[in-house]
Order: sequence, then structure tokens, then C-alpha cells
Amino acid sequence: MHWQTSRFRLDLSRPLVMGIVNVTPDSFSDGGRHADTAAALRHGEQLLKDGADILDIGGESTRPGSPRVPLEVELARVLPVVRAAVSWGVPLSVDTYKSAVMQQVLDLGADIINDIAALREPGAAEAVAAHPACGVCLMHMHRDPQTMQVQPMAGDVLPPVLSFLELRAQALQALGVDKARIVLDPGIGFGKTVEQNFALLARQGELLAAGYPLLAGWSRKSALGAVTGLDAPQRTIPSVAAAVLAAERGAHVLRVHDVRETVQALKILAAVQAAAPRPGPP
Ligand code: 7PM
Repeated sequence: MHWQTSRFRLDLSRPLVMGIVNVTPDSFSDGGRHADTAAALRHGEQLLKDGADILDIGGESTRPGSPRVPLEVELARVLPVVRAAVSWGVPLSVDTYKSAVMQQVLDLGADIINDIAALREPGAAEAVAAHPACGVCLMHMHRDPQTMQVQPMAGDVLPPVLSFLELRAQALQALGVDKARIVLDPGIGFGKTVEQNFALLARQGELLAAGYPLLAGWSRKSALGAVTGLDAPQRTIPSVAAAVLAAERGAHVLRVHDVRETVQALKILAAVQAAAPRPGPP
């Protein structure tokens, strides 16, 4: 299996690690300050040294209940980082739901659009479809970042998540986007209860049966805090455990903060898989 992106056709025969690069402003700045750009670029370089396969650049926090970031602010944060990082020759993803951001980062040469809203904002699907080859990650989110945890999903989480993602993927293909460009993501933590999040991992095979590559974003999520009692900065080990379990259950891309630790742990999974007897000719 492969993931077609703007400049790279990514081999998904082993799980890829997508390192998170948040372009967040220092204290009172609105972002776009040279220092914020430089800090994000330094962080991205470190993640590549740590073994990241893809960098995911984001300029808006989607923390439950967080205010929306105006378009100009998000552009000021993200564009300078993308402009510099495209020259590194590594797959670059941009975490945004705004069509104007998508358009501009694709013009700069970004490889992947990672959208927590699955291209539901006006013009977003068209912006992706207008590009000849960019990759796209479609994520399931219940309601929106402001309201998703106020009233989480009810009942069996699998059918609504699966049908939503399949519908979004079909809508995109109807606009002319090749299936090979599309990756799906159940959206861990986005409007689900703790139990529903873990059901999405336990039953990940049912998501994979849709026939698309899967991205799993467990890194530092609150479901891990609910089980361990740890605050977000202390959730590295639970995050690595969840990433390895997701990979073992067939996830193709792992979106993580702690790249070095995740890459180390995935080497053990690879060793186990290499040692497993393969079904062969009788
Ligand atoms: C605050 C709370 C800040 C939560 C950021 C977040 C995902 C994503 C995010 C995911 C994909 C985070 C989230 N999560 N994109 N963007 N999948 N595809 O924990 O799970 O990074 S933002």
C-alpha cells in the first residue's frame, strides 16, 4: 500500500511516523514573529533527526473549547515555516481546516493536507481536488472543537465514524481525487468518550476494512490521561504504548509528539513481525 502525496509516493508497508510541529506563539505575539518560525523549524529538524517520516505543521490549537484562530493569524504562523521546510525534501503535512490555508501551503509545495474537519469547510475539498497529487488525511470529528466534548457521541462509535469517513472519501473522489491520495483517521479524542476512543483502537480492523490507509493520533490525548492519571506532558509512555498497539493492529501512519521514543518502540514491533511465521504455500 502507498500514499500518493505532492512530491512523494509514501510506502506504507511499515508504519510511518508523523511528527507534530506546533507553530504556537510566544506569550503575547500573534505568531509569524521570526522567533516563533525559527523555534518551529528547529523543532522540525530535531524530529527529523529523531526519525520522523513526515512533519505535520499546525498553526491552530484545536483543544476542546479553544477559540478559533483568525485566518490571517494562522497564515502568519504557518506560511513562513512551510516556505522554509519545503526545501528540506521531506514529506510536509499541514494541519488545517481552512481552505485559504490549504490553497497557499499547496502553492508553496506542501505534500499533505491534514484536516480535522475532513474537508467540510467551504472550498476545502475543491482546494485539494484542484491540486494534481497532494495527499489528504480525512479525520472524523463529532460536532466541532468548541462543542465536541460538551455532548460526546452516543452509543456504538464504529458505524457513524466509518460511514462518515467513507462518505467524505467518496465525495472527494467524486471531485476527481484519486483514492491513492486519501488516508482516513478516526479522530481520537474528538467528541468521543474514553471508552469510545479505546473501542476505536480495539476495533481498528473494522476501520481498515474500508480499504483506505489509516492514521492514528493517540499522542498525549486525554483518554490516556484518564487511564493513567498523568497530565499531558507526562503521557509519553502511554502515547508510545498506544501508537505501538495501533501499529500492531494495522495503522499506517502514527501522528506523535514523541518521535524518538515512538521510533525506538516501533523497532521492537518490526522485530516481532519479522520473526512471525508467515502464511506461505502448504
Ligand atoms: C489541543 C488539543 C491541541 C488537541 C491539539 C490537539 C489530530 C490531528 C490534532 C489527530 C489528525 C493534538 C490535537 N489531533 N490530526 N490534529 N489526527 N489527523 O493532540 O488525532 O495534536 S490536534
